[in-house]
Amino acid sequence: MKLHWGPNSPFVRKVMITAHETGIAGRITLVRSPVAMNKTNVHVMVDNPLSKIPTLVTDEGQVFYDSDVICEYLDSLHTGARLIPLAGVTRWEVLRWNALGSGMLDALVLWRDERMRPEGHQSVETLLAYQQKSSATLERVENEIAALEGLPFSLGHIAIGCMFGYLDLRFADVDWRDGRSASARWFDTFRTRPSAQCTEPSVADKLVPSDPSIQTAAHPATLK
Ligand SMILES: N[C@@H](CCC(=O)N[C@@H](CS)C(=O)NCC(=O)O)C(=O)O
Repeated sequence: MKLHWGPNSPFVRKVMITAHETGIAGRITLVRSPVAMNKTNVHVMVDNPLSKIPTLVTDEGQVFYDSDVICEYLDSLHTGARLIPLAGVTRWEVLRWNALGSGMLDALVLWRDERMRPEGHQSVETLLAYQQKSSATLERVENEIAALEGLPFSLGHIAIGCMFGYLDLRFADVDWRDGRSASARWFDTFRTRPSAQCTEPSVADKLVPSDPSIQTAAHPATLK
């Protein structure tokens, strides 16, 4: 299988943690595929017209996006405990946690984009809205993290873990741990998982040759 991949994308990280947890990572060839909201990557667009990562191409030539679809596909390929339960109350809890973590990631990516606009081009209203949505989400997670802890490890845990990881990567100036000790403790434990450690952006960045340009040829590499 081929994965359009990048070391810093939290959505790619969701997929890679899922791949490691399900024992499938060794079957995936990583193709470093730089993308940006205001640019196109022609190599990604051959497989995904949205020019987004993660995008997975199976050995049979099927193409899957976005991260939720890829994670569900990978979860269907192994015989261990499901990361997305097929039925029951837990299934809906897991899907909700995933929606909360992934939804927050969507907001954070847009918030970061707004913050990176030149001074004078940023919308104060938009920045405030993202700040409020993010704070409210973090408060909700803090209040409910004990319930997440009570569930078997799942895609919900992965999405919330990637959310905290992305905050550390791109919002280091926002002290999300302040007043949220339960979340901070939970994340400290999450980070010790081998699947989380080998997908840390600083570790993942060393996996394939660096290629910062947008429209250059892809570089295949396999994550061992
Ligand atoms: N909902 C998508 C989001 C994927 C996404 O936004 N990926 C970013 C990289 S972190 C991307 O491809 N950005 C390029 C673009 O927006 O054109 C998923 O879950 O996979």
